Amino acid sequence: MKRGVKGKASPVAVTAQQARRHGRVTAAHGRHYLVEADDGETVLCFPRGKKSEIAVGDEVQWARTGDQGVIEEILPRRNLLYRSDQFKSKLFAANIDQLVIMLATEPYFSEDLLGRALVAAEANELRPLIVLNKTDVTHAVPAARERLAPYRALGYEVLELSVRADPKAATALLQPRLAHQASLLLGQSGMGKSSLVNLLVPDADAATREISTVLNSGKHTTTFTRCFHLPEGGLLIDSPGFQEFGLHHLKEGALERAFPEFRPLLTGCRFYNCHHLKEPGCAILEAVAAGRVSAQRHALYAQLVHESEQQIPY
Ligand SMILES: Nc1nc2c(ncn2[C@@H]2O[C@H](COP(=O)(O)OP(=O)(O)O)[C@@H](O)[C@H]2O)c(=O)[nH]1
Ligand SMILES: [Mg+2]
Ligand SMILES: [Zn+2]
Repeated sequence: MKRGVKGKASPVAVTAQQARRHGRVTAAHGRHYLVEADDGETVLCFPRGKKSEIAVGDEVQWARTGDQGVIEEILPRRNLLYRSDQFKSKLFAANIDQLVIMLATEPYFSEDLLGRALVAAEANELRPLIVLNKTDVTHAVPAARERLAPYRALGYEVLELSVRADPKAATALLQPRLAHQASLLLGQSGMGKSSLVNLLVPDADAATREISTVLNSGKHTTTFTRCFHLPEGGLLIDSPGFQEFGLHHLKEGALERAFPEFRPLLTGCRFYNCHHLKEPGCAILEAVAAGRVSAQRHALYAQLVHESEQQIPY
């Protein structure tokens, strides 16, 4: 691969090769990135070239140019979580171990988004952890529990806690599961993600203000993804809330395997290339009819297959 300083002569005439250092992307906002070098120093960086496909969690080679830096290369990723519709994709994070899906007793959480987050986790072979926050809102607990029971039955771990009313218990539940892992925190806004980050990362607020200042040059936006070090080791990545969770990039083969309850049935379909949508002799449709697979989960599968078939019109 040919690299180096191309085009206009740069006033900082170092060769990229000489100055290249290893680091990790800890925050992203537009084409602005914060890169934490191995020695702990954090530098505002820009990607070389026009394309920015860099995610928080990415390991990079970067080079200093004055007060700032240039990201020269993205090192190979273990995984990359992103959402996409038919036109564009938006990166969540790279190189993560665990997906923490934050829900709350109120406001009402979207099961569609929960289902999509679980599919994204499965497709990347990530352990999902479902957190139900705000158990202090006791009148809303039974309904939320009932909505989550089918997910527990599928084998997903659901932790119930209240960041605000019982922070000690919340910490005790989460700390051992987050320690020494890179966890991505996902959830709709209002679920308590920021509250959780502030609980687990003592200087999170100050760090966020600082990051915000550097990334936005003082503008008051906090809509960026950022990565915090947990005091006991490990990384916690907080992302802004979102309304849509498109998974257009997942094709049918990946989708059918992202539903754990489908997996043992997949060899039972009459046709080897069964789409599990309306084919005769489909083991999954039979299981839905018999109530062994949830109709709602199957509807999510059908919707995701439909979305992934949408082509960009040229
Ligand atoms: N009742 C209750 N409210 C909470 C709890 N945790 C967070 N909140 C509140 O829920 C609102 C949204 O929290 P925030 O952390 O900003 O959620 P985010 O949008 O997911 O980052 C805030 O008013 C919090 O104070 C909790 O355990 N119980
Ligand atoms: Mg927040
Ligand atoms: Zn089938």
